[in-house]
Amino acid sequence: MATTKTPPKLAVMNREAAPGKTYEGLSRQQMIKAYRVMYTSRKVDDREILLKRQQKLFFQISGAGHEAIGVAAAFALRPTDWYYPYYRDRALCLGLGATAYEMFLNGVGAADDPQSGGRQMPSHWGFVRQNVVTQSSPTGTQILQAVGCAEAGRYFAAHPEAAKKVSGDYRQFKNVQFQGDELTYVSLGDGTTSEGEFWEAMNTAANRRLPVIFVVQDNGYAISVPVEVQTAGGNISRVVSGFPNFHFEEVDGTDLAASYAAFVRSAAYCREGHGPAFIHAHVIRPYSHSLSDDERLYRPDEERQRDAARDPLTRLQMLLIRENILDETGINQLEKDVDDELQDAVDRALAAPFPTPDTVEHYVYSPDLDPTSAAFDTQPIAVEETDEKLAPKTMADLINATLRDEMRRDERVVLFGEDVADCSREEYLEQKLVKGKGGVFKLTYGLQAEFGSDRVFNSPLAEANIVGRATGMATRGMKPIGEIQFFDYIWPAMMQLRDELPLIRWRSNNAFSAPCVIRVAIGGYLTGGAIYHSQCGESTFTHIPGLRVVFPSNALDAAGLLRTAIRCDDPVLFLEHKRLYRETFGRAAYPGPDYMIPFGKAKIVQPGTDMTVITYGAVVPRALQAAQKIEREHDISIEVIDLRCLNPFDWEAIAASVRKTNRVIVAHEDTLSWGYGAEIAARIAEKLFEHLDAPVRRVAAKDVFVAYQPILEDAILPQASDLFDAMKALAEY
Ligand SMILES: Cc1ncc(C[n+]2csc(CCOP(=O)(O)OP(=O)(O)O)c2C)c(N)n1
Ligand SMILES: [Mg+2]
Repeated sequence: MATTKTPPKLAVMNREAAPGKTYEGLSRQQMIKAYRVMYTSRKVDDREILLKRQQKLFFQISGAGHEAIGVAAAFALRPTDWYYPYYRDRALCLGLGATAYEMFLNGVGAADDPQSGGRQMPSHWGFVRQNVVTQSSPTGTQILQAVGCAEAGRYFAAHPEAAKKVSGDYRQFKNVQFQGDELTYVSLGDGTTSEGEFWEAMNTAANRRLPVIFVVQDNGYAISVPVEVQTAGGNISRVVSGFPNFHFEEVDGTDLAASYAAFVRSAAYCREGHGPAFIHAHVIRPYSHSLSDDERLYRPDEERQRDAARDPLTRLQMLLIRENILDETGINQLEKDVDDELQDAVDRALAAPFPTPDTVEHYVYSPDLDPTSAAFDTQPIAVEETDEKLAPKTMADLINATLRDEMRRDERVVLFGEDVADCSREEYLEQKLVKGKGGVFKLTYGLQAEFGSDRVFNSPLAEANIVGRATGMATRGMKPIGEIQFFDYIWPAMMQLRDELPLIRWRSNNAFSAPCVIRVAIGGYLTGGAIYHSQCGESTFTHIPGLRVVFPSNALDAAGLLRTAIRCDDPVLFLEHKRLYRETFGRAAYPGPDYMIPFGKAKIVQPGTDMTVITYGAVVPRALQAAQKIEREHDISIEVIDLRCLNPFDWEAIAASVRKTNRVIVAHEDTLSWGYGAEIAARIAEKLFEHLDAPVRRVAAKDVFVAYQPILEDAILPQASDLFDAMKALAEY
């Protein structure tokens, strides 16, 4: 249970003062300062607990027992380093310069809460001034982002020109700060080491020798689950000891000086470029997991008392007295000063205004750069200006060309994913022993050869790794383009794609953002693609506020929309239909290095008067085929609308067409039920009811996965004949 644990007041010991003495490098003044931060941290917890009981705040997570390791980090590292702390890191944040007042603002959910403006629960740190990047609740999602953050620091050091501010695209709003010898701190609990993303992050940090300090704050429990149930053998240090290139420390995290020394050694190792460090800090958790937990239900008194004997605050207080650094009067005075400061901070936080309900939708997307605006509406270059590029090219060709031109234009762009490099073993390319691969669909062919291996590279076979690292890089101002090889395998990245990337801006109240592009090969009609190489599922992602979702059907649109995706200030999921990559349908000449299409603008691919078909992706050519047949055979004129962009989508184009034709089909390749069409159909029914002469109809895949045998695939996915039948039935209604 949470109780106030004020360290006992001890008598002054009459010893000779030793003013020059240090404690693993910490001066006597620093020891006092450390005590002040640690005491403040504990007392902020205590005040929050009180405020929660008074229903002035709504949740509480304490950092009690973790104060020494946090202050040690704050003292050993630099303000220019980067921090991905977890919820027990209150003392770290205070040590870095965040204030108790800011934490109380967060607790009461005040408008001026610098961490989130009242959007996140307490202890979800995010302080721009201190390079503390916005944190969340899913355990472990911060770790891969920290790896990406460290990669960004290294990248900008190697490409300082890329860091310059440029106007006209997202770079205007994305200041880059970096130091050549910076490092990234990331912390997590013992239980969180069980998450796969932890291992993915350790692997990449080791492999790339990244300057990341991993800090496992091992309090022996993950809520009620003890460490020996989480971790094979009960000790994470032993399990990770085989990772190459790491500096390892296992330390008593309740001992300030020992913890400080561990950080000093680790930081030196990282800054010298040897690789990452791993600090396993044994700490205690005296206040249960959170205010919603009572650890007496699963921990006997005796065990809890053993922990209490190691309380970091008591330990430091005893040391201060033993070493004659502060006497009892000095400690009393320090504590009284802090108590007074906290009282003042609480009073001010309680008087702070709350956010107003009209602000809830602020910062879902960039307030600075609107990708639906005219700034993203540019014309293709005139055909005469294109020389040998005149010949119509496939969607695959134009995506490749667009990536190439954007990488030439913007040095912040890097590209990575599974198999995207031409050849990871560069020497084979250099010696011209091989031609290079450039993606399983060859969309990125030749890009590593032109831009080098630090701009185009293979990731491990780990999708969360791709999206998590991209998020970290983008937060620092890079423009990563991650590739998910098949939509069917996007799911390991789902935590990053739903709970992290699209939320960085909103949850931090616009303090941080992570505009990047995730390209995904999607879709079926492959003849043999079967279940796991044919899936759609776009509505899962259009359902995520904060994520732009684009789905072009032809080469020109792919080029224009991809460029908008790269230059805009929001995270974009860019869906590329595999079947359309090399289709004859929709080929085009390269529209030039500045061609852009704004998001949320549909294209009327065939005008008509009797009926509207709203669709996108690979159903566009099928709808056109059906429309031409029904016009020929039954003189029914169909307007075919290609949405091109699914979030945002072009409601005006839909409404104008339905008002004209009064009959509408929504068609997509994804399964019918709960699909993207359901939302469009519902909106039409709600807003355009009086303009309808017939019910809104949907054409989509059957509610099963795509089978291997082509006869089955044809039966499952919507065909031109299904569209034809639906058009005919609707016309006859
Ligand atoms: C992905 C995920 N699963 C479950 C939870 C619920 N949860 C929050 S904290 C926690 C335990 C974390 O334990 P540990 O990593 O040891 O950190 P500690 O709280 O002990 O410092 C759990 C299960 C969560 N937040 N995220
Ligand atoms: Mg724990």
